[in-house]
Amino acid sequence: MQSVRDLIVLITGASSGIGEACAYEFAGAGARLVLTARRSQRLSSLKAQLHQQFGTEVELLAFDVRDRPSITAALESLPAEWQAIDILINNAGLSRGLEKLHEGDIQDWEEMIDTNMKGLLYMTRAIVPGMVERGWGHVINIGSLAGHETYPKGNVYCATKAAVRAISEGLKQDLLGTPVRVSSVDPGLVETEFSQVRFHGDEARAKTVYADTVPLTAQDVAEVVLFCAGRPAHVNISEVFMMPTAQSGATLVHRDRT
Ligand code: NDP
Ligand code: 8X3
Repeated sequence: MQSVRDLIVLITGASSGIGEACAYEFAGAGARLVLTARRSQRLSSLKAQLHQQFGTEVELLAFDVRDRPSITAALESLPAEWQAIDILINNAGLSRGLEKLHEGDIQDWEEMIDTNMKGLLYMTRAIVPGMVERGWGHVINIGSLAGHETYPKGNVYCATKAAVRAISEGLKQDLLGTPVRVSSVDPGLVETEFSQVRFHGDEARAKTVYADTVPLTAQDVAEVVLFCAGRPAHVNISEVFMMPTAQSGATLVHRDRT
């Protein structure tokens, strides 16, 4: 494995779930971390934990990925020695609602499109030019099974993740001839706060998504993200499509109710 020790890794959506698990994985491997999300309290506690457990150097940036001027200001506020981001993990994202398209809540659509597509694009546009200039870098996008397969009532969320897949492919094409790598890690069911957010805080409904089955953990995904980052410079893991053993498609989940 190529070491990520002392590399600067920026993770969006580090306040929870897969992003937080990535923070632990990369901290354990000796990386320096720029952790971002909106909930700054959570980021502060995570920073303290990582410092205590691994002695990790951490910078925190609280911003909304939908807000392009805030992204610019936050990145500019990084100390000079933190400006050269080596690895960008575009993880911030969400689903809102599970409705038939013709009955869907348009505000939910706006939030998903603005976060999952536009937010990821803004981060990429802000950080990748520096990687190209320095001749070194890696973008790792968190896509989804939902980008490979549309499921009933998943319409707009699935569309945003299909867009992430297209963006990863397009970025890889446009960076051909540079040493900058692009990977997409596309999981199926992962038990995080994802379903609570999807159902606007309805915890009981969120629990039913993972009931009687064994979903992936955020750590399972984070380990794969670290694996992608740890390949030698001439190896690019383009796409990892991963699911729980108990899942074989968006609507095919084995639930043990015996
Ligand atoms: P969580 O809800 O646990 O985490 C989502 C993270 O995204 C939080 O840290 C949240 O931080 C951040 N985020 C959301 N909106 C914004 C925003 N506007 N600006 C900045 N940060 C934002 O869910 P997951 O960990 O499961 O989700 C992470 C990624 O994984 C998402 O892209 C999701 O689509 C994808 N995914 C999830 C799967 C699953 O089954 N859980 C499966 C496949 C992919 P804060 O609220 O503090 O801003
Ligand atoms: C999250 C996975 O299948 O719940 O992206 O949409 S799924």
